[in-house]
Amino acid sequence: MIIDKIEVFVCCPGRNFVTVKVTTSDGVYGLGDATVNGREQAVVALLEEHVIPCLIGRNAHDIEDIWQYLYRGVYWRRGPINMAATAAIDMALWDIKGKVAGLPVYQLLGGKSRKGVTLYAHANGENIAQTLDNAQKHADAGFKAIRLQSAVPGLDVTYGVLGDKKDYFEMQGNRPLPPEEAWSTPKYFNMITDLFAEARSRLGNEVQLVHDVHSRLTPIESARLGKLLEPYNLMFLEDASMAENQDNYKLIRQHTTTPLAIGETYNTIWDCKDLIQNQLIDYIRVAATHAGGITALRRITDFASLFNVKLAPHGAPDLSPVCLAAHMHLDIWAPNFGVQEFVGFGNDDLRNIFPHSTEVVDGMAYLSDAPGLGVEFNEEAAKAFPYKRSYLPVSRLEDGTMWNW
Ligand code: EZ4
Ligand code: CO
Repeated sequence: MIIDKIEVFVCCPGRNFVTVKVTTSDGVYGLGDATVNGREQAVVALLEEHVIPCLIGRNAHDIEDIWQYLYRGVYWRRGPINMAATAAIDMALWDIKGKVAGLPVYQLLGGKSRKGVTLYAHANGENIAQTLDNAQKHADAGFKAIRLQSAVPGLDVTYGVLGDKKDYFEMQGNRPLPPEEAWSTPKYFNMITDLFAEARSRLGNEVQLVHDVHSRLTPIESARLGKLLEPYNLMFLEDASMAENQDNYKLIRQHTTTPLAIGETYNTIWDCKDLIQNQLIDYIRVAATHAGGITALRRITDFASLFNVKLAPHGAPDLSPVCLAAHMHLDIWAPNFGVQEFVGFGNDDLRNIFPHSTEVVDGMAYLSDAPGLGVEFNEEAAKAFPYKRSYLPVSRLEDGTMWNW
């Protein structure tokens, strides 16, 4: 099982995806996701120039050693670009091991801890009524957990709530530069409790509700929000505040029993260590692509299990179906799994490029017995959707101050 060839593909069926394909001397191949939104080509360059040459000729079965080699062996540890390259190789090697064993990856992790993976869907809207109409559709389709986001009245665009507006790329006149949007905490507070009060009266008490603040609040504002939302019994409040200073969450935790979740931008176990071991969060939202692959997420998940923190992986549309598959295998295994973010399997082009065998019924995902990760990559189909430079928006206060503290 010698690593013979490693290829990197970038395609853009709506979003850019960086896909890694590792092929062994036996002709078995595995796939990994190395997508870092807005920095896609940086990962490609790192892989092609510095990572791939070190791996050719190694034994594809040595997943742990290769992970440690890529983590400890470099002078410049950690960081999103570095860890995404490591993650993609790691996923591909797990995919290969599963294919050689004839087993899905979750079997290699220890088998299933549950029948299916509980998903949370996204309900967004230009106003509260529209958000709740969308939430009702998800509830009717059987989703047991729903994330609610609504545009903030008085702000032009609210992050994650584009509604009928065009996508960010079109909104900036197809200019491949980061768009900018305004944020106002007072305006947000004028809307947010109404959203959840109306949600409970329309959707009832059974459905689990989630909200993502996208780190737009300071710690004390987050504490206030958590308190205000307590009557509506959220499953969790995500990314209430930035936490480079992990003590921020100590402050929030002192004031509210609303469960807290964070982690989609974290790159290693060290980024979440204090939050987990001090029990300052309830869900850890790391992504396999951004935190070092299946090997790293398994380690974070086991560590979190000691402190009653549950795994709730990121599931945004800029993670490829290969990453989503890696998450589903971890989710179905993890004794301390919470919930999986899920925005669907994408448009026809995306599903044609990455065919898979996972089924979603009543808001639950069911994995097939396909060996490895159970996702394919159609190289020919991908060629029709070349890389397109695009970025997520930059957030400023209305007076122009750069935001997200
Ligand atoms: O900010 O898609 O939880 N999901 C999210 C998403 C992400 C973007 C970038 O990955 O926060 O809206
Ligand atoms: Co998020």
